[in-house]
Amino acid sequence: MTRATLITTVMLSLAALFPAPAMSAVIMPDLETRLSATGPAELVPVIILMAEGPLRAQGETQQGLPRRERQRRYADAMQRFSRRSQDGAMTVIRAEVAAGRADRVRSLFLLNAISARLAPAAVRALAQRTDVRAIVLSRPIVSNPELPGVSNPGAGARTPASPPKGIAWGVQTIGAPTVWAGGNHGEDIVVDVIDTGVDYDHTDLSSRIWTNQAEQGGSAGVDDDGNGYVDDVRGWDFADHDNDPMDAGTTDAWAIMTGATPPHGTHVAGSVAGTGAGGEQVGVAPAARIMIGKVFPDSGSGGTLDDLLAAMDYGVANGADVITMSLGFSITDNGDTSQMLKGIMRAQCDMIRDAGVIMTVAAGNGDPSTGGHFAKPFDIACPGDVPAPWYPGG
Ligand SMILES: [Ca+2]
Ligand SMILES: [Ca+2]
Ligand SMILES: [Ca+2]
Repeated sequence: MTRATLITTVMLSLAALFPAPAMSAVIMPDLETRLSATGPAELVPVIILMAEGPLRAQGETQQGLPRRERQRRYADAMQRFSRRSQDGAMTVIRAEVAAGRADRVRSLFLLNAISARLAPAAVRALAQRTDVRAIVLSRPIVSNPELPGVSNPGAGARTPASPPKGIAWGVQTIGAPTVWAGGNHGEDIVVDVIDTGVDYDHTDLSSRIWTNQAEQGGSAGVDDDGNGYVDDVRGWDFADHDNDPMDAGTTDAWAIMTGATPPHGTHVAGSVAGTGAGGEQVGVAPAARIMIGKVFPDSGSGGTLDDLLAAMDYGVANGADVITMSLGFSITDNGDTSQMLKGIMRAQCDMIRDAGVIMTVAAGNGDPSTGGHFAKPFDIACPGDVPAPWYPGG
């Protein structure tokens, strides 16, 4: 059986989520507002959704294949489809790059979208294209999403916060020791931690970091595996655009000395696969390996939706079995664009599910202004709310 017949593809209609294309693309209201306040030489981060929706492989047509082989073929099919679909727009964008009106161009293959920073005139030019459906402003994301902007009166009464219980309490509560007793500690599983980066030299984690074998044994300065990322040995820093996804918090001397502010991504990685070699904490799956997707810059502020989408694509394309994200954003802060943003994340998460990759996302981080929690489901940020979350404790 050939690959072509093995992977039957259908178009995913996103008409219910995204505005239908007319003769030209839709510039979403938030982007229009931003463009009106942007100088002609300034570049604005955008996500360009192609008129052709994401290609969706039918999982049932691949039954019988090992899960990782299905994932590999799925990612390959999505990438080939997106390359073809985006070819015309990419040619125009590369010309804009040469003219100084664009940079940081990336194909987001799961969504069939392109992210870039564009000058207003370049946005207007792309909006004339019939192969582009919509252009949306890439917006900030936050780690440990606490929904500071939620003011929906439907959020209702808040319950008090519980005292911090630490990793050990969580590991016990989800029943990990029972799974360990069955001989499963996460052996041979790769978990993509998309966050502030990971301190890959940490005593509890240094033996658990995923390595890209082609790059580790390859040539410096060369993209040995042809995945679009040069020397991505441990993962990628999507926020600072380099191959070193070290958690920047570890360079904060005060944090290191006091231990008072553990870097967020390193903390998350410890919850996933910490070995306890340091003598204190063991993660849920101490035999798993951590792929690092860094989506918050070393400066500590920022983190954007387009970097997040690129990191999720990377996990699927490079063999992650699980993607975990302790981050998100409140769609209620985004006015007319809120359902559009939720639709983007829902489509992206649906594609990842179809690829056979498990998605886990933060939920229930509460309201920092009171230290308590909004009623469910209002304390669940996006994309923790797509698809409908499983909520521990009912
Ligand atoms: Ca590479
Ligand atoms: Ca290399
Ligand atoms: Ca870096």
